[in-house]
Amino acid sequence: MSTFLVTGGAGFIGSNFIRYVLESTDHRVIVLDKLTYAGNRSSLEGLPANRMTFMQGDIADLGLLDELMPQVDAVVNYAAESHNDNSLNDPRPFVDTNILGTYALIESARRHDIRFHHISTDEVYGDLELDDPDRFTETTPYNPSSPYSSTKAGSDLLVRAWVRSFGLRATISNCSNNYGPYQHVEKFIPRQITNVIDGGRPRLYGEGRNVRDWIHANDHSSAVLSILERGAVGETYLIGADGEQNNKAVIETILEVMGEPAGAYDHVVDRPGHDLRYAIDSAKLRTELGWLPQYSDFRAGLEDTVQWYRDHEPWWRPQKAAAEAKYQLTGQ
Ligand code: NAD
Ligand code: TDX
Repeated sequence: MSTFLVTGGAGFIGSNFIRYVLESTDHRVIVLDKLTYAGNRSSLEGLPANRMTFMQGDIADLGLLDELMPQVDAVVNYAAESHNDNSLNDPRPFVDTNILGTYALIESARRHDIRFHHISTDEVYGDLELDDPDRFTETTPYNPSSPYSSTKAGSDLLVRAWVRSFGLRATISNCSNNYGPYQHVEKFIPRQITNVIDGGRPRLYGEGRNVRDWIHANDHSSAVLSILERGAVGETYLIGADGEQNNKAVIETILEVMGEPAGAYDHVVDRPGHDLRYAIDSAKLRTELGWLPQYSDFRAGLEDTVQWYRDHEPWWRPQKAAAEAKYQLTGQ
């Protein structure tokens, strides 16, 4: 039995990971989360209080980290500013949390010699052409496009340097686009689902040819747990479930699942610098650690996700108006 410090545990993927760990293992969790606009304490409701402790705080607070480290066996760092569109409007919090926050975490982890796992994104590799036969692998050169992805790339490089220079016992995973319950309504899939629930229409950036490689959040969680249990220190693992779809097709599936006509969506202003395609080759994770995704049917996963948002309106309603007000400023 281990105790994990899970940073960003009140966010989308962190809260799914905590639920997954508490249900499938006997590990304990300490959550450290700043509760920014993206954090939601209620995403952790109903979890066993004797195995989970919640602490509100900033990952950049080294004094607080030095108090927490002796209480844990490993750190799993999900905390980040995570939304590309926000990073285009105001990059500063991305530098503060993604770069300086990761710096504080790895400094504290090395002082206390604590195992560290860093959660990152496939966006650090830039984008691919639609017809490129190659997908991202662990050796693809970094080439990030946005303030969000460049700060994530910076955080990955800091972790790699702390492994090499200081012997930090760290691993990194770079995952593709997640979907599932508890995702903030600013993000693509929940935004469209909740627009339709509200009697509005989905909003497609540009022509919608951009491809994302979708993975269910539970598959991301099982992969991270595999890396914590069996991953080799110093290694990077790419996480993906062969789920490539273009944005237009995703909106059309959402409309179909929700009983709306196929063309009932609007084209809106494209995202500046919009990455065209992400695609992950997760062969290393599958062959070396024996990981396999469980959610191979994207449409079935979307149906469950639509139903979750229908059933959990009190969870997302308080954020909806503010998220849409931000989009109004850019015509999106
Ligand atoms: P999210 O925005 O839903 O959650 C982020 C959480 O971090 C929130 O609870 C927020 O309150 C917390 N946080 C932010 N700044 C903090 C700080 N300074 N100190 C402590 N807590 C802070 O994000 P998400 O989509 O769950 O992403 C989690 C991680 O996974 C991020 O590192 C992201 O880069 C990575 N990732 C996300 C995806 C995806 O599809 N969403 C894919 C690959 C990787
Ligand atoms: O309303 C929308 N319409 C639209 O067409 C929104 C919000 C998005 N989009 C497009 C932009 C992207 O091509 O949909 C795609 C997905 O958009 P996001 O949900 O903003 O995700 P993305 O920018 O791909 O980044 C996500 O995956 C990688 C996460 O937000 C990151 O945290 C993660 O690293």
